[in-house]
Amino acid sequence: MGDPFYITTAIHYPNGKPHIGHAYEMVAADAIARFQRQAGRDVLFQTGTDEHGLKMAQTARARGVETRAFADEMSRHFRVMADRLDIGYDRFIRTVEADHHRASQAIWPAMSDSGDLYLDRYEGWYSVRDEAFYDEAELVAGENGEKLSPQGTPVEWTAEETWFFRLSRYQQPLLDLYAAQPDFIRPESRRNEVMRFVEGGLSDLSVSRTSFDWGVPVPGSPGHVMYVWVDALTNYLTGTGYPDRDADNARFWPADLHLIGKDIVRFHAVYWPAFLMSAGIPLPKSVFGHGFLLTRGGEKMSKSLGNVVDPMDLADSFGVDALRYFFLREVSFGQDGSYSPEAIVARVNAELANSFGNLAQRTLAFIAKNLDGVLPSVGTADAADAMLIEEVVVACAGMKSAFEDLALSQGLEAWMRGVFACNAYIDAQAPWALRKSDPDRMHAVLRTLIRAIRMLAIAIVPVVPGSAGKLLDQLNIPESERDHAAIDDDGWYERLAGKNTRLAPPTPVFPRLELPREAE
Ligand code: ME8
Repeated sequence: MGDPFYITTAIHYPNGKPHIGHAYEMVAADAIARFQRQAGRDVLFQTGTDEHGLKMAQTARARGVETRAFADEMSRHFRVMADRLDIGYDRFIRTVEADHHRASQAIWPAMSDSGDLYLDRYEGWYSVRDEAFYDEAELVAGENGEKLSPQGTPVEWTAEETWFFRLSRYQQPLLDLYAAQPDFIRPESRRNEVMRFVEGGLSDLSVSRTSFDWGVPVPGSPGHVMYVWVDALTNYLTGTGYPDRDADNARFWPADLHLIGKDIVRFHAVYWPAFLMSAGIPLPKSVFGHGFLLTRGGEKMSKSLGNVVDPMDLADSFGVDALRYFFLREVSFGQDGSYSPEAIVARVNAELANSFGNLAQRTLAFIAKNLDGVLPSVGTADAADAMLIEEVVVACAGMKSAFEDLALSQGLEAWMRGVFACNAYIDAQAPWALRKSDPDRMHAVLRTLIRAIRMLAIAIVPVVPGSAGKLLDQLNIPESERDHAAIDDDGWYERLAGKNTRLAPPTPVFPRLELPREAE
C-alpha cells in the first residue's frame, strides 16, 4: 500500500433533494479519489450528509414530519444519487451517527481546555439558509430594502445565551498558516478572498444554540446544542476514528484534500483550522473551493428559484459517464461553468463518441472481422508507430500531472490530444487498404492502435469508470493491470498475445447522444 490519501467532499444538507451542484462535487472528488488509487495511494474517500441545524428542523416542521424521520428519508436520496453516479466512496457519513456525535463531543472539550470557549449572550443576524452568523456591516439591502446576507439569503435577528469560540485569537496564526502554506487554499482567487477577510479582523464566533435542540448536545452544558458548522466540520475527523488514536483509519489524518464549493471556503479555511489549532489537532493539507455550476441563463441554481436540475434525470437522459465527462471537461476546475443539454450532447459526441469511442470500435471491429479477434502480430514496424506511442505516452503523462494539480479539464484536454493523434494515425495508415496490399504492415498498425487505446482507456478510468472498464474488459486487460504502473508496462501485449486469447466482437461503449425531446 502506498501513502495514505484522504479526500472529502462537503457533507450536503439534505433539506431538499440533491441538485446538480451536489452531483458535480461528488463526481469531481470521485475522479480524484480514483486517480489517486491508480497512482497507488492508499485512499480514503468520504462524502455524506449534514443533518443537524435549524434549516433541517424548520423544513421538517414545515412538512409536518419528525426531524429524524425527515433526515433519514432525505439522506437516502443523496446516497442513492451517489451510487447512481458511480461514486466510489469508502464511507457515506451521516452526522446523526453515534460515532460522529462522539467525535464532536471530543473536539469540544479539547477546545475548551485551551481556554477558547466562554459563555455569553449572542445578539446578531443569522441566516438559516446559510446556517451562518453575519455582522451588520456584511449585510446587503434586498429589493424592498430588507436585510440580506452577502449570499443574498434572508437573515433574522437572534438573541440567546450561547457558547463563544475565541476566533479573534487566531487571526495571526491563520495569516501565518496561509503564508507558510500557499497551497492551503486553492484556487488563488479564493485564497486572496480569505486572506482579505482574515486581515480585516475576526470576531469571536457563537458556537452553540439554545433556542432549539436538533443537534449534538454540548457536553456538560444542558440546553445547548453545537452550532451546526462545529459538528459538520468535525465529520472529517469522525471518518478517521477520532478521538481513538488506534482506529484503523487514524493514519488518514491529516486529510489531504477537502473539496468544497466556493461559498463555504470561509468555514473550511478560517473556522476549521482555528478549531483544530485550538484542539491541538494537525491541520488538513489543503482546501479546494470549486466553482458553481449555473443553468443555461447563468443563474445560480436554487430551490427558491425553481430551476433545480435533477441530476438523476440527466443521468437517465445521457448516461452516467457522459455526465461525469461533461462536468470535468467542460468546466475549468475552480471556476464557474454552465450546463445545458445541448452543451452535454455536443461535448460528449465530439470527444467521447466520435473520437475515442469510434476509434476503439473501429479498431476492435476490424480485428474481429479480419483477424477473427486474434491480437495482431508484430508485423512490419514504421517510424510512425513509435511516434504515435510517444504522443500517447506524453498525453497520458500530461493528464496525470494536470490531475495531480487538480487541473481536471486541462488533464482531459491533454488526454484528447492522444485520442486525436490516434485518429490522425488511423486515417494516415489506412489499415483497411493494407489488408490486401501489405498484411504485415496492417498487423503493425493494428497492434500500435491496440497499445494506444489501452493506455488511453486506463488513463480515463477515473472519469468514466463504467465505460472505460467495459472497454478494458473487451481488451482482456485484468483489473489488476489498470493503474499508472500498468500504463508504462509494455510487456502486457506479449503476455496477452502469447495466450492467443481471442477478443470477443466489440460492442460500442460510448454511444452517440441525442437531445431529449423536451430540450429540443
Ligand atoms: O454547504 N454548483 O451544504 P450544501 C456547484 N452542509 N456546487 C454547488 C452548487 C452549485 N450550483 N450549489 C452548492 C453545505 N454547491 C454544508 C457543508 S461541510 C462540513 C458542510 C456545493 O448542501 C456547495 O458549495 O448547501 C457545497 O460544497 C456543497 O455543494 C454542499 O452544499
